[in-house]
Amino acid sequence: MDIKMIQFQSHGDERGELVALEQNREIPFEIRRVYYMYGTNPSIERGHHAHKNLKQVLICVNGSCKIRLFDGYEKAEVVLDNPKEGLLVESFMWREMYDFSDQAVLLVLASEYYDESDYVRDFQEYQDMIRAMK
Ligand code: T46
Repeated sequence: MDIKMIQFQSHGDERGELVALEQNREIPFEIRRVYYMYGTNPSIERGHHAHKNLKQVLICVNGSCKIRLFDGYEKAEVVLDNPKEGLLVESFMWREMYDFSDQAVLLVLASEYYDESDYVRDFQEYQDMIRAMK
């Protein structure tokens, strides 16, 4: 599976690091929503769904976590532990987030406003949709 990691420039100096992200530049879409998760219990998994339309870039800005992706045919696993890189998750990708470290903060830049009707939360329904798209 083609994993799309985006490398960000960090403007570091003697004071520390700064990463700036702009829509349609570092982030390959218009950013309509930003959310982040923190205080995540390391023994739980989040996600377990796909989106019909939404595109997102996931950045672990502190600590680390793992992302399991499935495109309907192939699986991949990505470790996010670097605030200078983001994982592009396209629509119709099944995603699961797990193994959150202590103090992990997962920042998400999203292409659309929150819309529950965009979620596919049933795995069988997801697989049926992927097969139908072939
Ligand atoms: C995704 C992965 C990476 C809102 O009210 N607005 C929002 O924008 C979001 C994202 C969530 N919520 C509410 C809905 C639930 O009551 O926050 C609660 C937790 O959301 P959810 O269970 O969907 O969280 P995750 O971590 O399973 O999934 C989230 C995103 O929902 C999803 O789009 O791709 O992170």
